[in-house]
This record gives sequence, C-alpha cells and structure tokens, in this order.
Amino acid sequence: VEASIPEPQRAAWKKFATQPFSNVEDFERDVVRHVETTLARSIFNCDETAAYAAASLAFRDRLITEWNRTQQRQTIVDGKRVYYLSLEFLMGRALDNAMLNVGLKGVAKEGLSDLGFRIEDVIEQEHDAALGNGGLGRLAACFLDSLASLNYPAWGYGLRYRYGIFKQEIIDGYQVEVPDYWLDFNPWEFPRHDIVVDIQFHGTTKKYQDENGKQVTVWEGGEIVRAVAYDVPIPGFDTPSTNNLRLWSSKAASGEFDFQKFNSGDYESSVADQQRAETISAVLYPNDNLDRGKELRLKQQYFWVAASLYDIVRRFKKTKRAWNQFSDQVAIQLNDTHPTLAIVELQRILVDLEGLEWDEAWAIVSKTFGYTNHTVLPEALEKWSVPLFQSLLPRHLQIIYEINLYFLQSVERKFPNDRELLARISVIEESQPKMIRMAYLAIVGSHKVNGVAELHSDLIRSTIFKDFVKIFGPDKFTNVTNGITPRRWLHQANPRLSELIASKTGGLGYLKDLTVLGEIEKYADDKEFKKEWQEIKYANKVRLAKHIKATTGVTVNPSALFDIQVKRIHEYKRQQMNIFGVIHRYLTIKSMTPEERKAVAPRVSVFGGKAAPGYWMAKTIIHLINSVGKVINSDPEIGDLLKVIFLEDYNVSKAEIIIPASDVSEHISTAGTEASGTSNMKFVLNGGLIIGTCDGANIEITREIGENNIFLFGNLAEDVEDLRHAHNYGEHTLDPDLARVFEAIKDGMFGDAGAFGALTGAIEDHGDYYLVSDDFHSYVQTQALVDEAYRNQDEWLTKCITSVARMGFFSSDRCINEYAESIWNIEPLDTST
Ligand code: GPV
Repeated sequence: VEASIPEPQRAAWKKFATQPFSNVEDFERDVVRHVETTLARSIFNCDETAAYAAASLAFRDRLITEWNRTQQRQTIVDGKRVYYLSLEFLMGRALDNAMLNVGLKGVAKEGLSDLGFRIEDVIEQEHDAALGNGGLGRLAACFLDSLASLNYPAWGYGLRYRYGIFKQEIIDGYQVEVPDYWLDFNPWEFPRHDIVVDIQFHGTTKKYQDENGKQVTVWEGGEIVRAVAYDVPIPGFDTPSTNNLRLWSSKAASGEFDFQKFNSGDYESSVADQQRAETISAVLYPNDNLDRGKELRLKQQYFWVAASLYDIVRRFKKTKRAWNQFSDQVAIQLNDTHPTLAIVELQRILVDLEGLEWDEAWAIVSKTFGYTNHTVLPEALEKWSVPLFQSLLPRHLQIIYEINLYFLQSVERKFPNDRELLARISVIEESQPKMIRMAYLAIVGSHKVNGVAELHSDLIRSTIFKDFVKIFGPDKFTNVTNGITPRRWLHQANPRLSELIASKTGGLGYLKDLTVLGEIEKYADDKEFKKEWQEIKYANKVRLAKHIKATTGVTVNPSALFDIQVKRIHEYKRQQMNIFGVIHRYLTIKSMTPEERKAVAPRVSVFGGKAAPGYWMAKTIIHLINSVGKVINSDPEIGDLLKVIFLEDYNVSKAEIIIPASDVSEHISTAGTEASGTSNMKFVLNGGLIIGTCDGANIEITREIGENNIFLFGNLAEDVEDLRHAHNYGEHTLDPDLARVFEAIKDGMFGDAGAFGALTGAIEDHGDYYLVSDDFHSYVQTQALVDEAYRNQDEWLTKCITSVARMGFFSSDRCINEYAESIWNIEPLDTST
C-alpha cells in the first residue's frame, strides 16, 4: 500500500524539499552536520574514516534526491524499462565515482581541504564493493554506469552478499583466502524494510479442476525465506539520471525467529532456522568460468530471481495494462545462465497465479527475455541435476519438462525423424542422474541470444549452439561486443591523461562520446604532446612502483618496461605461459656475458589475480610465480634487468592504479577460449600496448587500432581442434626453449621441484590442452619484438597515442546503445523536465 501526501499539504513539502549542495560552503556544512549528528563525532574525534563517511553521506543525499526524481520521471513516462539480472556486480569504490559523475570532485576537494583532509586519503578509506569474480561482474558494473549516463530507464537486480569475493593474502608464496566482510559501514545502500518478498522452497504440487473445469496446479508447503530489498543509487555521468541497483538480502520469514518454536522451548532450532535463511545471501561463490552445481547456489539463484520478478510484475500490474502488453513494458536481460530460472518463474506466475493459458503465457515470456552467453568452456556451462530440482523446486521442474516437451514437439514437426537431433537439443540431458541444461533453456525462453565479441558470437553459432541456429534461424543469434566505461577506466583511474585529452578535444565531452578520441590522432607525431604523454605514463609507473614497494618490499625501476598480466588465474588465460616466458628470459640473461647484458632491455613482469579456492592448478601457478620472483628479485647479477612481482588481492581499486601504469599488458588465452576480455580494452585506453593472441575482443581491437599497434602471436582458433587431436593421437614434441625452462624447474632452481610437477606434467604428459608448447616459440619471439619496439620510444609513443585515438568503439555506451536498439527496444528518458 502506498500513501501520498494530500494536495493541500504538499506546499509545505516543496518548501522544505532537500536542496543538495553544489558549492564548497554547502558541502562543508553537510559534512560537518553528518560528522556531528549522523556519526555522533566531533572535531576532537574525526579521523579519515569519519571524513570518508561524512563526505559519502553528503554525496548520498545528493544522489538520493536525483534518484527520486529519476524514478518519478520513469513513472510519469510509463514506458518500457530494462531489468539487468546479474548474480555479480563488481562495483569497486563509489565515492570517487560519484564525485566525478556529478561533477563535484573539485568542490569536494576544496571543502575537505578546508576541513583538514586530503581528498586522496579520504577516497582511500573506502572498502571495495566486490560482489563479483572478474570480467562478468565488472561488465555488469560498467553497464550500470552507461545505462544511467545515457538516461535509460533501467534497473539492476542482484544479491546483497554479506561476503563478497575473498581477500587474497600471499603467505610464503601461497594464496590464502580471508573473508571479505564489507558491510560494517556502507553508506551507499538504503535498506527498504518495507519492500519484502516471501520466497518458497521445497513443498509439493497438487493438480485439481477449478469451478470452470480448468486444470490448476498449486505449489504448497515447504519453507519460506524472506527477501529484503537494499537499494544502491547509480549516478550517471553529467546527467541528473540516477538509476537503481536493487540487491536482495535473505532473512527468516517469521522475523527474528520462530516464536512458536521459541515458546514451545525449541529455542535452538528457531535460531538455526534464522541462520539457514540468512545463509542464502551470505557469500558469493568464488568461481570464475566454472560451474560446481552446489545446492546453495541454486537456492541463491531462485531466491534472487523470484524476488526480482515479483517486484517487476508488481510494477507492471500498477499500470493496469493487459498481460499481452507485458513485453512492451518490460525487457529482462539474463547475464549468463545464472538467472535462467526467471523464464520458468514468469511462466509459473502467469499460468498458476494469474490464470493465463499456457500458450498465451509462453508468448509473453519468450518475448521478454534476452540471454547473453559469456563462455564456450564446457566446464562453465551450467547444468542442474533433476533430483535436486525435484526436491527444491518441484513445480519449476514440471514447467521445465513442459517447456521442453512443446519445444521438442515443434522441432520434431520441423525436422521429422531426427532422433539424434532431439537428444542433442533436449533441455534434459539423459544422463545418470538426468541434468537440466540451463543454456538450452535460456535459448528456448529468450527472443535474442548474444555473444560478447565477434569471434565468440561466431563460435557459439558454429559450435555449442549450432543446432539451435538451425531450429530458430540465424536472426535470433547476434553479437554485442563488450565495452568499458571511460568514466571509471580513464577519467577516474588516469586523471592526468583525461585532462590532457580534454585539453585537446574541447573538454570532457569525449567521455560521453568516446569516438571524439579520434581527434587526438593528429597529435600522434606532435613533439610537445608526446612529451606530456610520456611524462604522464612515467608518473603512473612511479605511482605503481610505490605501491609495489609498499606491498612487496621490492624496488622496481619506473624506467623499465612494465609488462602486466592481471586477471583471474586460469589455465586457459595462460599465466603459466607468461611465467615460463619469464624463466626463459632469466635463463637467457644468465647465459650472457656482462657485455651482452648491457644490451638487454630492463623489464618488470607484474602478475595479479585470484585463484578459485578449489582450483589447485591455478594455486600452483601463483606459487610458481612467487617462487620465481623470489629467486630472480634477489639475484645480484640481474639487478634492474628483470623483476617479477605478484601483487596481492587484485581488485577494482587496485586495477585503477595498475592499469594506467602498463607499457605492455598480456591477453594470451588459447585462441577460442576467452569470450571477449575487457581489461584488454582498459589497458589500451590508458596508453599501453597489448601482447596477445587472436582471441576474443583482441581481434576487434586490432581491427580498430591497426595491426602495427599490437603484438599478436600464436595459433588461430580454427586450428586448435586439430592441434589437440595431434597431441592425443600423434607426435607431441615439447618446444626446445620450453624444455629448457622445464629442466630448470626440475633442477630445483625455484625451490622444491615436486611442487610444480602438475604444471609441467599437464603440458608434457597430459595433452597440453591449452597449447602452451605450441604457442611458446611464437610468444618468446614476439616478446623480443616488444623489447625492440620499446627501445624506440619515439615510435612507441606514436603507437600508444594512435591506439588510444582509435579506441572509441570500446565504450560501454556504444555497447549499451546496441543492446537498447537490437534487443531491448527501449528509448532514453528526456531529463530536461
Ligand atoms: I561464464 N566471464 C567471467 O568473468 N566469469 C564467468 O563465469 C564467465 C565469463 C567473462 C569472460 O571470461 C570474459 O571473456 C568476458 O569478457 C566477460 O565475462 C564479460 O563478458
């Protein structure tokens, strides 16, 4: 029930409506008020944490006023909204971003300084919101920034994990996971204790005839868990639009605990019920590109999807429209298959609760959803066991069977007598136990399916979803190449470069139309411009060198070439190939005369990234990198010629320091395995070059910036299958340089040789699935080309500037506009009213 203030009293409200600050004096007043009242502190007790909290609350007040106006605008226009369902939103810090997006960082800087604080130190106090694993979660965060910046009526829906991705510590060279309890103080969320949805699990289904003789199914009994909404305002850049990210938190449906149980003396079990309920939103699963099929994960998925759909349907019902207009008002995008149950849940709502006929309901459902695929790796494609579904979501299992039945019947009509086709495409895999193939369900229930880079979209059409292209036709399958927000990944992370670009392109407008970057290409040979560019890169490297010194104790020379690979640790991303390359470099330098060493180009190899706690091979890679670093960094013969750094706990706020400091970054996945990659875009946008394979978005980056400006190497996706076949059935001889590296490892040059046996064994004895040996020679040669090119700083700078100038395509604004036009069919809101 919603209550509004009667007309005669509204004048009083308007008179006292919150006036958000926009000058230094008002900002200071807000900060002091928050310190003194909200935080109950004083000038005698105000540290940087308190200053951070108060500054954030002052900005939050501003955001929430605009948030309210944005919601009102959406309601008045009463048009189509888009809902982005994602189990991950890797937001990072909010304060710096909010200050820049509303254009008041200058005001805040001056205000904080008047009050005795340096803005940089205040920003540093914030704990990252790390509700994601890697690329998939960060993409969702970039999308939210673009949706708000472009004034789209859009909502994000996710889970409010109490623990985000774990904090990584490196102890004796090994990864140790520490829980990330981040909600201690979070000024960016608004608990909505009045927005709750009760979610059902388990129970049984019953079919009966209603008074009109119609078959009805009811789902009864089982357990109820309550979803509570927490709203996070998402400010757009240079626009009043402030969108909403709604995160659901779980708690026991009966409030604190079950009073009946309590009164009957069953205190312990009532507390246990409460804890079981809270467990649902307790922790983010720390797996990237891997499906583990855990029951609690399925519970998370249904809990989040059911609460979100209830909210979306409730909003639609308020418009009093007919159901057949649902997909004119609502577009729902599925970020990977994690929210696929939304398809089943909407069908259930329409048929079981709203009484629509099956076909009528299905027509609505299949017009509403779009599905984005983010991987072709078989171990990442979600499958759920039928017995698990039977117990947890019995009614949904029936609906899935029915969806599948109608689907298979339609295919049978179109392609008669092809039993093998039916077995291949069935949503139910006939294994022991039977499994539900979530990607197939997502395809059947969506009107569009997209991949995230051209090669990737081609691959899903020609491999894993080939049969579905034949069945639904090619138009259902499309490509939307990923993008990144230039606000965070250039303006915020690299303020000096942003300023330089702004000074040559007529201000910050380029951040809203990234193709304007093209205008700086005319300075690619400009002496003065190049000098400034070089100085900025050097300063960013000094900043990273300080961070390296502070966190690892190792001194690195900022004049050396900084070669960086930061991303989740995964065999397909091939950090092992990088570290083998480093060992090869070390062995080469060691075998040189002092005279020869004078010609060696100094290099700093930087690694960073988390391994999934159960991914033993990835943890072994981290251990090897640290062991190699320990030997090389303390070898007096080597000095500045080579340093190997593993940066602990790579996350969004560290990325903002690391990415602007690269000369070269590595994106070296086995061709055909990295769907897109997005850090490749971030590095180039910050004036670094790439060494990479012909994979994911590297290919489109090459098309845009030109092949002279990127260091490509290795086998092509089209050859991978044959090479793997040859490994298994023919000769597999180890690359000779790699063999020499393996000998050094086995000799114990980097400590206990046994510790790394699995890494070398995977290549020598177990088929080298990721083609490390096949690509090694090409990799080492291309690294030599990098050294050579870096020697000519003048040409190098031209490459960097030209590349940045040509990166306009990779803004997430372009990407979101493509989704809006070709998948969602939505228009931006007019914000002038
Ligand atoms: I599936 N991605 C991810 O980060 N986690 C996952 O579980 C899955 C995919 C990534 C892909 O690996 C990247 O190539 C891609 O750029 C990113 O999703 C965003 O599309």
